[in-house]
Amino acid sequence: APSYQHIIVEKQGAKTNVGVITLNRPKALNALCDALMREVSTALDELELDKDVGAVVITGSEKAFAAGADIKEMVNNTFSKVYGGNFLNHWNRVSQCKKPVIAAVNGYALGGGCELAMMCDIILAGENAKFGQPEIAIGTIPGAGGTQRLIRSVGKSKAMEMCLTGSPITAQEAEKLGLVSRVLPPKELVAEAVKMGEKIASHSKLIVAMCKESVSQAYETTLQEGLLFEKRTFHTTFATVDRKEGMTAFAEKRPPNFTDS
Ligand code: CO8
Repeated sequence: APSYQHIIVEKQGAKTNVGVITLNRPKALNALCDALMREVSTALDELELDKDVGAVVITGSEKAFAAGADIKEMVNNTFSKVYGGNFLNHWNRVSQCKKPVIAAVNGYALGGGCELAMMCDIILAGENAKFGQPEIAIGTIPGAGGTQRLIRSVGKSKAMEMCLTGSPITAQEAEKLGLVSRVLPPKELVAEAVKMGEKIASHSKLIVAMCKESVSQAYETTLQEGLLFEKRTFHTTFATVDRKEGMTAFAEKRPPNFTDS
């Protein structure tokens, strides 16, 4: 297994079927340096290949999920260098994970930290969480989805307010706006995220992947195209063993025995 310097990768849950990636650069409030994000990509490769893993949780510390991209690493970059090297393009790996990814956010989720959380499928927040896009205050703009994903969950006015003022919002506000699905006590957050991951992992991993792919389409396409994608994917579930098993088990009043096929 790969060894990591900036993250901790474990498998948790009663059936050890939930991958947990803990961002672990406490001295820099989990600032997302290039090496850290490369490790996250490698960990996702590893967890995606692991047939037992049905969901992934990404979390940080109680003080910080992540305080952004690493400003110190960026300070001397130039346009030609970042454009030529497609700077931080590889962050996208998180949004391309085939398995469901849950962000468990305690403390600061700022800049790239907020963007990383938004690349995940579900965000659970601790009561102390703060979400913001403060890039404007350091002379740049969000570069990993902040201007695009935020508006799709909180609407234009709030997204503009957050990106243009740089001021963060609280967990409670984020829940009201629909940015996060639930707010929990900080100490229970990761355990609850793992519990949610276990629930997801109890279903057919094949069908879960198809469902995630279909919901994600709503982000990318028009309603008509999305509805067609959904319908065809729904039809496709009838080509699987697990669809037959799920419905048969219901009719026979017994729990299903999914084989991810
Ligand atoms: N980068 C590098 N180091 C950081 C960062 C960061 N983003 N955030 C905190 N740190 C470091 C501090 O420099 C400090 O280090 P040191 O002890 O060596 O001085 C240490 O972490 C602790 O930080 P503070 O002393 O500042 O802690 P406080 O509790 O006083 O404050 C804050 C916490 C409010 C979170 C504060 O640290 C802060 O404002 N951080 C910066 C937040 C920010 O502006 N984030 C946006 C960064 S820009 C960005 O994310 C661009 C995204 C583009 C992504 C593109 C991808 C394709």
